[in-house]
Amino acid sequence: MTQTTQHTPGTAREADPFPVKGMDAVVFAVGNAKQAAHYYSTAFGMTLVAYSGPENGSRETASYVLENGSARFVFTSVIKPSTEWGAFLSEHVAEHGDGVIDLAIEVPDARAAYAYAIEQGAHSVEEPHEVKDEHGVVVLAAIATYGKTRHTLVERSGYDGPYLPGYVAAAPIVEPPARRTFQAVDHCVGNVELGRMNEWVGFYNKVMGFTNMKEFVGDDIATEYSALMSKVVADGTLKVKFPINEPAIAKKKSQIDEYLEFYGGAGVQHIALNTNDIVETVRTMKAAGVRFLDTPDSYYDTLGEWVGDTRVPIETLRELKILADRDEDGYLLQIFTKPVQDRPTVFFEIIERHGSMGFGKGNFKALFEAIEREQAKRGNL
Ligand code: TYF
Ligand code: FE
Repeated sequence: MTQTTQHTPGTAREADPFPVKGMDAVVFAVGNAKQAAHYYSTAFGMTLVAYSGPENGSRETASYVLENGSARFVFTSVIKPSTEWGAFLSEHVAEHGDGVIDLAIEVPDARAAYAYAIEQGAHSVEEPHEVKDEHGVVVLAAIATYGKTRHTLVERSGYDGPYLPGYVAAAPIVEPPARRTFQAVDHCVGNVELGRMNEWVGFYNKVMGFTNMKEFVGDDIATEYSALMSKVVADGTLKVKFPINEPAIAKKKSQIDEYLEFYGGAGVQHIALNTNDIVETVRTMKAAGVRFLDTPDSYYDTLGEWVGDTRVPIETLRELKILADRDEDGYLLQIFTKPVQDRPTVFFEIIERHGSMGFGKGNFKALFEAIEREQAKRGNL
């Protein structure tokens, strides 16, 4: 793997032009938000905390807010489109299927963040504005990123309601699992069109001041087995990490091309979720019906030789098909779900980090082969 090191986490040498507090929410437009809220409660172990719909004055859309630690997902469906927003949502679902429309970022100052982004060339989606209710005031602004995805910039320090004005607190759908399945969003990955990865990396460099992390898939690896290229940008504190993939021309049809074809363009490919106990999380989610990618036994026959000791015995990793990788900073354990809708588009990753801030480059071959086996089953290889 080729390396570049430009990343200096947590430096205070210069004031950060685009400070971020972390991911605020991952917002999905879906065909049936009521059922999505159920799936992410019962299968992913998340907890419904807030709702907006006809019962509390939103006649056009229904939205369910689910949390797990600091990870927050919002699922929105159109009930009856009557504004531009309703039309956007229904067209989005018709064209792309269930997918992510917003990677919302919490910022200390939404007006300042927006002004900086626009000055650096970002396209505006929503000018800064205040929304308020009895819980206080939130400042929102939004800029466009790849495909039809946006980044809403959320300033919520003046607010103590359950999510945003317009939402009411909601009771959990089911009792959450005894052990929390995950507690934060680790990274959010975008798939972009052939030849456009560097453009989008440059966008994050310029507009958000994000810097490139050292791990990337270059064209040497791409043509050999991955059929994709990938680079990762992150804020200076590494709280917000955005890998960007593009297809590569290789012997086989790229998994990124499959995504682009079925999603209908660029968009969010996977969301990675942090856990402290991947074994318990995978057992719980599997028992609840979540399907994960398979890994051949041969992977585990040699794993111990290069990954060394991990918290979890190799035999348990083998049983659950969990992947492991080590770098100079430590190790990580990770596993990937199969796509969570009928289109071969969005999926999730569960990741347990022990020092390593990488993305599992030692697993790229095993992982991409597993994805290709699924692609072949769908007749898309
Ligand atoms: O986020 C990452 O970079 C890892 C590896 O299509 C990865 O999760 C990269 C590309 C891809 C699937 C996983
Ligand atoms: Fe990932």
